[in-house]
Amino acid sequence: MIERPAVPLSRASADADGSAAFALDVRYYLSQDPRQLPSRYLYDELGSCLFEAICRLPWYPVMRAEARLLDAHRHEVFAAADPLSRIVELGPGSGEKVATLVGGRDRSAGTLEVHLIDVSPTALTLSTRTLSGFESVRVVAHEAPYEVGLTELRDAPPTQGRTLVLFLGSNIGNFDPPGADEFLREIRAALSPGDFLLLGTDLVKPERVLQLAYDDPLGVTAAFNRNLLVQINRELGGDFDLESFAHRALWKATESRVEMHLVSLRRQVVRVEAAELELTLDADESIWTESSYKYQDATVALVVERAGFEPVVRWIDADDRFDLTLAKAV
Ligand code: AVI
Repeated sequence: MIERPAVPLSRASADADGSAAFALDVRYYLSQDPRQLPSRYLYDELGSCLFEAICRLPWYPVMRAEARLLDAHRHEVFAAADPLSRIVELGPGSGEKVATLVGGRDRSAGTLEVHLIDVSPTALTLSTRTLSGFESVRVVAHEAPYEVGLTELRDAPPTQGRTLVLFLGSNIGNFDPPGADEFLREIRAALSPGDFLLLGTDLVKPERVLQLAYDDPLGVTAAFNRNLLVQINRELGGDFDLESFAHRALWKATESRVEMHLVSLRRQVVRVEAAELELTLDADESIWTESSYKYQDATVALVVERAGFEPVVRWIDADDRFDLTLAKAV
């Protein structure tokens, strides 16, 4: 997805910066061909709860596969990245993943700083609480976009020991390939040679497995997707009729991605007041809301190398096809 250029709204219809940016994005992306909405807006408070629920669904294996790998190999991560004085997690969620990792640390090791970077205060409170029981762990929360948090860390390197950045949960899959390269380079730029990256990436698997993972029989993923429209109605005065949009998940083999769409079930006119937008959607016209890229075994190493890292160890969950790669900044 390309970035929206900075276009001011003619009317100051949304006062807070956040909702003004939301209004601009909604107007810009819904006017594109094909119509789109940026996937970062899936995670309002309700959306984050729905995503937590998705992670517990039997059909969505990403989090469970990654948790198994972290649990099985956490001692090896500390051994390979020794001496580690700082762990940074981008998007810590509930903090369970970093807690699993930290639980594998040798108790006699010195103080460990854990930096959590997220725009969501709820995620930061939750993950800080999850880590509160660990001795000799100092938690620092950065309520900021990843890029800003990474710059703060680059400007305050540790006086001794290595830094390990965690980018887990296959969040890399929500970037298109050029965006993934660029973001990994930004991580690399915040680090020094000899620091580490632990990257969790979902791999290509059979289409029926992917289809169920992104269109589950309980309809939780459909609710997660439709909640975007709920948010637009609530925050921007939209009049989307939820019943008139179907959730659709499509596997695009050539692009190696699962796409989520909201498909208009009839010809309809939708207005979004704060975005100064009126659109006519044809029957079967879709709004593209997310891409989830799935990697081949070989491409994970290439992507990491292109960003200035050298893969040190890779662990692959054979059942659910998930890759955890530890890479060293060169
Ligand atoms: C957060 N991200 C890695 C999830 C994914 O698999 O792309 C978001 C998600 N979308 C639908 N289900 C889960």
